[in-house]
Amino acid sequence: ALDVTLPGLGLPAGGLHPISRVYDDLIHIYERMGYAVVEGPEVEDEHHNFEALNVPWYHPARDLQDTFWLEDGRLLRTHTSPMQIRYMVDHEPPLKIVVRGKVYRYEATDATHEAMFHQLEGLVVGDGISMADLKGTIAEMARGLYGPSAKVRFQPSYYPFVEPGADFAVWWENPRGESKWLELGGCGMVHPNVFRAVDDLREAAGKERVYEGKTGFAFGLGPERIAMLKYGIPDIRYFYANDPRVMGQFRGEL
Ligand code: TYR
Repeated sequence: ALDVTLPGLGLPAGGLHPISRVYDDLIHIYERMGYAVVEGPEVEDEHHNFEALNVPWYHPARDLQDTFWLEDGRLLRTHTSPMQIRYMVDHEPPLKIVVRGKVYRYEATDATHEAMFHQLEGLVVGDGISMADLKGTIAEMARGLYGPSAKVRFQPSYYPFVEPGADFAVWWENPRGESKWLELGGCGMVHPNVFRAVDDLREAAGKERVYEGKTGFAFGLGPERIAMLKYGIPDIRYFYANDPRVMGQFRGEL
């Protein structure tokens, strides 16, 4: 006989992947600041991934981001920065966006390197945007992640698509008294050559050139680094190995 009053079987609930949780936190912070959230193609062409970002074929920076090439000459994007180009070709300034998505590097893997990982890219373009706006934005993100007393640090660095360029770190502390500078990502003021490449693409598509003389900043960071510290995950490869002993710990709480 069927007893309809028996309690049901409790099926285990799923949960959000730690990278999704970190993205959610970051995206809430940027939505609060008025940013639009966009995504873009993982299969890119050389022009958007490199050329238009001021990385010509002979540039040594191409070696910094070892690339998976497809047989048809396209590639797996090595960063989310090509979406800066795509978005500006389709939209006029002023604009404020963050881009979330997967990126790929042809690299040996180890505890801190994966061939696939994620980035959050930011781009702000308008009139009179300055490095102070960039610093304030990164500091606001750090406060959103780590509370009102969060500290940020900037060091000069080089990325072909910005000038000046910088790396930024956030002071990270946990309740057990562990603390350190967490190197989070790169940033800088959008290089005029990037605006020129965007205007060239716009012109070729029959659109107005609107980026000359504009100013803007951009940044890119890796949610894996935040998640490894936040959840005490010692090896980046655990995120994508689908081992239930790891991911099972993220069940249920959303
Ligand atoms: N695209 C860079 C990388 O993947 C990160 C970055 C993004 C640096 C935007 C600067 C910047 O303005 O390494």
